[in-house]
Amino acid sequence: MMLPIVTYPDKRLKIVSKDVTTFDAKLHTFLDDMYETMINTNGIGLAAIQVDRPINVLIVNLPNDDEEGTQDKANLLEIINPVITHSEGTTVYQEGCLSVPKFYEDVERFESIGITYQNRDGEACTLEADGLLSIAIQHEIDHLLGKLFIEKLSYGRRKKFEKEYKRMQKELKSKKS
Ligand code: QAP
Ligand code: CO
Repeated sequence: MMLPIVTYPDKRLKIVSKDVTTFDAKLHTFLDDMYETMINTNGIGLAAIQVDRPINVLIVNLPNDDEEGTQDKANLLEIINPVITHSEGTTVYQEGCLSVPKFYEDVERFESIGITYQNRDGEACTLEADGLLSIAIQHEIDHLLGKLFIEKLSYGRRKKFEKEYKRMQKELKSKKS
């Protein structure tokens, strides 16, 4: 089932998510719904709070590193209750977000991270990530903390964003009516 995506400036995106304690069929259905929602909206990462569930759940499914760039479900990561255990270096990447449609801007992140987390069955896992995977996981963990990538922009870039985004929302509204 597709779930509606919460978009900025909705205040629900600022909620700090809570840990998952029950790893049951309901959670599995929710993870499947998150996946369907992410794929059908051309996303590569999604946090539960973006579909109005304030729980520490995120998914990432990077495109293949080839011509087609297809997203194989075999590469889907379901990350529950993540904790960053270590980090190294810095990197800059032009990020976007399904909750901030049609806006992309450079953001600085750690280059590589290590995390502990649980999978859908509640089993303890560890992961070392670098490159786009590291960036995606940090972006999604920020969602769990109620943070959006636009909050990491410089004052000038943030002002430019607010102006562009307001103009775009006005346009969308005038097209609807
Ligand atoms: C987070 O972002 C991310 O504006 C996932 O119109 C960001 O999937 C991971 C999207 C940067 C790694 C690097 C955004 C789709 C998708 C849009 C997304 C849009 C359609 C964003
Ligand atoms: Co996002």
